[in-house]
Amino acid sequence: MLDAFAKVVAQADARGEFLSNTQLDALSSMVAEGNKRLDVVNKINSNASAIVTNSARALFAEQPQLIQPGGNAYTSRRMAACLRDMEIVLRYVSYAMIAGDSSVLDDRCLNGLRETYQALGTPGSSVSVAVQKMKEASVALANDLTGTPQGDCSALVAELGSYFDRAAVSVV
Ligand code: PEB
Repeated sequence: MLDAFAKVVAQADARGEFLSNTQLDALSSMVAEGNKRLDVVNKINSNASAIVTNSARALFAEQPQLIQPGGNAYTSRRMAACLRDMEIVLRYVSYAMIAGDSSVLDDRCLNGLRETYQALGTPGSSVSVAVQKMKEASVALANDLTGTPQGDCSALVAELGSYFDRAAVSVV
């Protein structure tokens, strides 16, 4: 598991070089913009259960077969597993966001997930839709600057979106 700092150190060390100016500039701007990053993560954390439940509801509205007999979210046990899975993905996305690096998400959550769903008979394409809905909700929260100092969040929002995209493509 790496964060943005450990990542460039590992890359530079692999080449036996000092950090480049480009790497230093990128880390420096990450520090300078750190409060925005904390705000984004804080918004996700404090709205996690709404993000999960609203996204699940939207998924089941689009794909009602999932909650009908024979569907993969039918029975409260499977429904609970589904909501839990969505929360796990959101939690790892939030870790990647605070770390500024996707490795924690990749290594601890997404690695092998497609195969797990195949073995369970859980439709990965539906999980992917659920993740995209959580992305939309989280991006909307990150872009909502009500009560926060106005600033440019485009780079952070793009980064946040990229972690959800990794999760969404990893399960199909
Ligand atoms: C991944 N999900 C399930 C299982 C595992 C995971 C390992 C099997 C064991 C169990 O049921 O607990 N666990 C999960 C994860 C990590 C982990 C992400 C990462 C660290 O450790 N069903 C649907 C939807 C979707 C869904 C499409 C969006 O219809 C999910 C939610 N996951 C789902 C369901 C099960 C499951 C298990 C329904 C139970 C399947 C079953 O037992 O038949």
